[in-house]
Amino acid sequence: MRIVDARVIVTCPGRNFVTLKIVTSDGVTGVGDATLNGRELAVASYLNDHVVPTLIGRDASRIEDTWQYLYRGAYWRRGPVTMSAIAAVDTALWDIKGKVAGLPVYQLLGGRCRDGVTVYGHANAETVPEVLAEVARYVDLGYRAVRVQTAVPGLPATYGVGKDRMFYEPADAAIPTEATWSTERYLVHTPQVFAAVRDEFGPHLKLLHDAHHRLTPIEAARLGKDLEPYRLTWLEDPVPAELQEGFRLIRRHTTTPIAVGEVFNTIFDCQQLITEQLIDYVRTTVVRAGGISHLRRIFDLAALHHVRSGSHGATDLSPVCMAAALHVDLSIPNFGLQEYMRHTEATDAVFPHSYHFADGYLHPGEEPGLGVDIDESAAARYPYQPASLPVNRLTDGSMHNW
Ligand code: CS2
Ligand code: MG
Repeated sequence: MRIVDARVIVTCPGRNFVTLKIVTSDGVTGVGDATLNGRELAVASYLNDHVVPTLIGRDASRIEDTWQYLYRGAYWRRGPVTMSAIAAVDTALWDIKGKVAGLPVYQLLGGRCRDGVTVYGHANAETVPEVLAEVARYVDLGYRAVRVQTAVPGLPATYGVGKDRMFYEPADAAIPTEATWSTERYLVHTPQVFAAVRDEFGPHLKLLHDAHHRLTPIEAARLGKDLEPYRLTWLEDPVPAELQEGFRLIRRHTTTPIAVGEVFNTIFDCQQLITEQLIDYVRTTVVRAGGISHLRRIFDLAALHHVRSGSHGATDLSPVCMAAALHVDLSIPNFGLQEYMRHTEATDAVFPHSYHFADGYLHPGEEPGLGVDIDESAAARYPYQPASLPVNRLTDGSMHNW
């Protein structure tokens, strides 16, 4: 079975998505997500100009060989653009292999290890009373885990507090908007939020929080200690993770579990974090970390070191990525949680899929392959819209991490 065509489809049903569709000589097709928020056209170009020409004529069944060809053949290895492009090819080839076998991809990955994939939603609001109402809404929807984010008093706007409640799109302008940040205010406010949430909802609801790369290790240690009474399932991205050994300092001071990894694109970004058990959940995803093939390598290394999965699943990862993630989540022994920020109706119409939410779990469905596709005529109705992620400055104007 040869690859005879590969199309890169850029569409914007409310936000931009990049999808690779591979077509084989037998007429079987497969899809892969290649969306990189704010850098979508870079990945589209990498695919169109440097990957697709090499795919035509290749044997579609040779997933690992194709992965190695694209990874080693790049010479300039790693990075979010290259690895998102490789991810899209890998994911599409797994989709094809499942369809050819007549099996959902999770069956090719060893079958299910659990009944369903436990997901967490995003309760976000300006004030504590409002966020308590949002947490209650997610509990009423059946969620077993909820991420909690509020505005920080005294700051004009804060990461994670969106205009909409069910989905959050931070890429809000062609030229990055500028946000203002105060770690001091944030460190005072955040423990108060979780004191109120625990008081309202009791000890068993899984609670999570995303610090979004904004602290130093000692600040993260301070926050982790202050949050210990509220027993979070995880504190996410406390610090930027280029300096992996920096997490030793956090570990020395607090037992609050740490989750990191949504920006990682290969196993090397988290190898030390995992092997030294400096984190408790690794948040790497199908679309960012080289596809299903490489993501499984990361989760296998994590399984040896008591680290569980906690894959990113924000609105800017397409339903193609979400579908693929669920097949991996269902089949690995060390699954932790799956983020599930819903997509708009317009997005769901462009990406028909078989995954569905029930009783706090997502289920990928039993369709052969990934159980998702792209409706190319619907996609064509939504042309690309330039959009960038914000930047962040401290109150004195210094550049900070968004
Ligand atoms: C966040 C994301 O969902 C998360 O954990 O970190 O919303 C992130 O800000 C976006 O995916 C960036 O595009
Ligand atoms: Mg995050």
